Amino acid sequence: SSAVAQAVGLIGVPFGLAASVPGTCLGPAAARIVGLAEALSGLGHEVVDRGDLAPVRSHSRTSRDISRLGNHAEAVSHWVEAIHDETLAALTEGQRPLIIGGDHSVSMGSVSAVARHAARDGKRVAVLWIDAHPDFNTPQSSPSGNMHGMSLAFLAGDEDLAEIMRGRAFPAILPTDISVIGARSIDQEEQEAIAAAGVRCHDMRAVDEHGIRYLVEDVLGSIDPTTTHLHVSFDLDVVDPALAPGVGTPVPGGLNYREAHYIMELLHDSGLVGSLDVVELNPMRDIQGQTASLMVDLVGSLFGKAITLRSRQPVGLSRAA
Ligand code: HAR
Ligand code: MN
Ligand code: MN
Ligand code: MN
Repeated sequence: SSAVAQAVGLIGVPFGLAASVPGTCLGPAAARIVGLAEALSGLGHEVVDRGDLAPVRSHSRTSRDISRLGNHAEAVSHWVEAIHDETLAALTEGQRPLIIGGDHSVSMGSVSAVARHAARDGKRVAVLWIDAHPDFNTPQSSPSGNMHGMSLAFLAGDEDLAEIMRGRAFPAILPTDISVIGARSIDQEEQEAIAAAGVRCHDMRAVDEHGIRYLVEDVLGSIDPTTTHLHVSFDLDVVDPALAPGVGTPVPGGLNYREAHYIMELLHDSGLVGSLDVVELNPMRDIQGQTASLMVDLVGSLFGKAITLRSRQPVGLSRAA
């Protein structure tokens, strides 16, 4: 595929305290070692490496205690604010943000910035959450208190979790603009909340029954690109643990190799992806860097790597056209 004008703004987020298993803070380093930036430039993209974030705690804070929100909530809040600010800067500078986690709490910062930026352009944001987990728990429903399981509830506007941004409100993502693909580990109350909100949830059984193309068409068909920015949030634990052992919370029965790549290829062909995060890479659990390499290959597919030369065959745009 051909080069695109918009530079990729690469942001590393070495933060993992919102997950149960330590190690996702090493994700950006592993991604760099296996050649993430080089893979993108090899596909003809201009890459602006904005480096890894290292937030300082010096800025002023309200005295309000947010520890009741979840484990390490104070640290999560500092990082989310830093991620938000850096993502917003990348967007303002005309770049397409690519955020490398870190655990999935990083999406609280990236997607909130994307929503803020889109609103300035008179647009709203649709989110495609590709994950074994829907991450729709709240502080009340979470069985673990781990905040990477609450990211999507935060982005959908949960009022308690809003305190993570310390009063800096952002446009909440409408539940009907949220799609999940690949879910297979959902808590009871989380399940009920998703259904009540009207989130589009294509679980692994839907992948079995309909196949990837149908599900991606369904998601893309719900998006009108003239009014809506598409953000993709890819949690590597959506892939089967046999292929992607380097994650903190592996769940059996995940996407196989071609299913994972095919999602990325279809997303590339759609031309709709305006921002991406890839999260939950845990190099401490990886085997010889295979999950890190898979991550780079999957990002490559979303950025135009094709098995053979072919023209784009965008799917699912009929309703939006
Ligand atoms: N649902 C569980 C909880 O809230 C685990 C979810 C977090 N794990 C993830 N997220 N890797 O995708 O504790
Ligand atoms: Mn813009
Ligand atoms: Mn997740
Ligand atoms: Mn997950």
